[in-house]
Amino acid sequence: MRLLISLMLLVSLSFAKPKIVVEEPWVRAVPPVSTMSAAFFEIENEGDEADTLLGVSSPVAEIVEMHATVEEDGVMKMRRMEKVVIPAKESVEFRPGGKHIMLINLKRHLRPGDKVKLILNFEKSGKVEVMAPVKGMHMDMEEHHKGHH
Ligand SMILES: [Cu+2]
Repeated sequence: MRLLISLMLLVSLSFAKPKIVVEEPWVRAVPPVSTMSAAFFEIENEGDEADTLLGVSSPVAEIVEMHATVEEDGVMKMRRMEKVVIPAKESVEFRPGGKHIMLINLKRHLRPGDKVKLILNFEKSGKVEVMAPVKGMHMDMEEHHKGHH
């Protein structure tokens, strides 16, 4: 009987896993002189086990870092994060003014309407690729207005 119970436990444990969905990815359009930009998205974990985002890479940037925005003495500063835990049945948002993906040393100019490949590397789910459209602040406003009328 004890063997049966431990077998059942083993089976149920092996079925517990994260299910990662990356939603609404986008990259901020920047002037041609700029060597940096930022990427944003929402990571949903529909699974019943937590997963950890270990890093992000992209063919358009030499260096890609995960940043958090923190307030220190009334000044907003960016701090590098080594990893970001995505708890089971929860989602974590990367958005302007919060957590974000920093694209450093851009290899090409990012114009509105371009698509940028982002490769998210998770501890358990492995590599997840998304295509993120490049959007300017102006376009955000237009979309915002569209949603209200
Ligand atoms: Cu940053």
